[in-house]
Amino acid sequence: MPVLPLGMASVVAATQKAGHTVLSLNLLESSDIPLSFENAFREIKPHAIGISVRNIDDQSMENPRFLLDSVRDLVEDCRKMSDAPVILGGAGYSIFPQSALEYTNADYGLQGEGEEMFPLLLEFLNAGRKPFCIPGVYSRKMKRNNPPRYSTDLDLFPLPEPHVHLDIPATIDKEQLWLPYQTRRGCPMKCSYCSTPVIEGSTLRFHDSRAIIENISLYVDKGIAQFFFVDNIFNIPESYAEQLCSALIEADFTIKWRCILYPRKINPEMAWKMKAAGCTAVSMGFESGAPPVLAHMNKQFTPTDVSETCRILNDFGIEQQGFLLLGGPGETRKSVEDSLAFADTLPLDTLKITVGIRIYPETPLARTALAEGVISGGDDLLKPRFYLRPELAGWLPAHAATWAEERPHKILQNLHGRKIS
Ligand code: B12
Repeated sequence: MPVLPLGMASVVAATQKAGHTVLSLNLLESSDIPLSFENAFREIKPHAIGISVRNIDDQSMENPRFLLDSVRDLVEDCRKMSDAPVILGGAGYSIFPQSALEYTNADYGLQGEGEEMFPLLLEFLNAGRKPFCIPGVYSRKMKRNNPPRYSTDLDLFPLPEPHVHLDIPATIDKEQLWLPYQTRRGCPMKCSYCSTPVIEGSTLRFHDSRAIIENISLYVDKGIAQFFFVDNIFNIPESYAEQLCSALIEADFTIKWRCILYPRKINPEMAWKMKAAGCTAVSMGFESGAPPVLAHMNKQFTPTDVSETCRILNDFGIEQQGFLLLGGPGETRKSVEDSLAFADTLPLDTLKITVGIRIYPETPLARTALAEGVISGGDDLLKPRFYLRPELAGWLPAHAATWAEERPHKILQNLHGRKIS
């Protein structure tokens, strides 16, 4: 799925609203980065350069791709073209604010959401003031930092409008595009391996559903018909999900959308509303079919909840993409077999299996890994490290691959990075 830089678009919209002139470049789709750069610097002499770092790596244990070297090169290119300070931000950056800054040699970093703090940082820099009192700011020179602050009122931030967001590169097939769209931030669930709390915080915050409908209509007018709600969990809280679906039904758009669902709280009324509002597919990280493993992950659902959710979605013709995350704490050969057998019982359209869990800093998984000697105390985890129960390491990857090969119609991508279908 082609991914448009929604995070960057959000910061651009807020920075423009604060009165700055902004030129944005989507280097992900550029076929000639130096040329794109040269052209941009011919057009504008920047006072500051922000880089949105969405991914540090691809979370694949078998063939990990570490992506920060290209950011380091980019920072160096910026230095050649300009003496403006280089500032990093973004989901990936926010997980490793100090080490990613040091690795890439950028001047500053902003952990967490950028709409309020990036314009504030620009103000400080323009005035020649030291910005270290700004929440979430990091610099290579100063180790101490203020923790990030997450706005309690998302409606203070502009929703990116098509003119900011829709510079869709020619390399992207519009038919395949699912426009990333965010309606809420923060996740109150405490899954043991997840990095979201440092990116978005743990407190749920929402955009007013009327503002969303108004904004979506601008995209619909531009011919965008497919949306991906990137909210961590679409159905939490259910009251907001329902309100949003009602507003979409009332707006009567001819759109399709997909979202990320927590397999706990879905009921037939909700599924009906989602379908009527345009939902055609959901992604569902049920991760395991074994209760002890789910307990280690701190999941608040049972395999029965997952089966029920899948059945109800299936009844309403909503496609389902399931995810299994195998090899974590508490996993045994039996729990793996149980999970695979469980996946076979579900009416999933596709399944993605991941073996080995990427370890993120300050998570319960990192603490378990440290206690078990999987990682060392000084490891900043920037270079991908994975948790895979040692007694399963010689068996699980091959076993899961064989299982996947027997079900090519269902498997999106197996653990060896080979595309099966
Ligand atoms: C939705 C999602 C997806 C969807 C995207 C659908 C779509 N059409 O866009 C799908 C499922 C396709 C996907 C795929 C992948 N994803 Co993903 N995804 C997410 C998720 C849940 C939300 C991302 C999002 O859009 N957020 C909304 C925007 C508005 O927020 P934002 O980007 O963070 O931007 C804000 C701030 O970061 C900041 N900011 C952003 N840029 C800048 C720049 C500056 C200068 C400043 C100051 C601030 C700033 O301000 C913004 C506004 O507040 C995040 C987890 C999370 N909670 O963030 C993972 C996440 C980003 N994904 C991740 C990964 C690894 C991947 C994949 C590599 C997985 C894989 N192996 O396939 C692919 C890569 C896809 C790609 N080409 O980039 C990881 C990245 C961590 C890492 N190790 O690098 C995350 C963090 C999840 C995790 N494990 O913790 N993903």
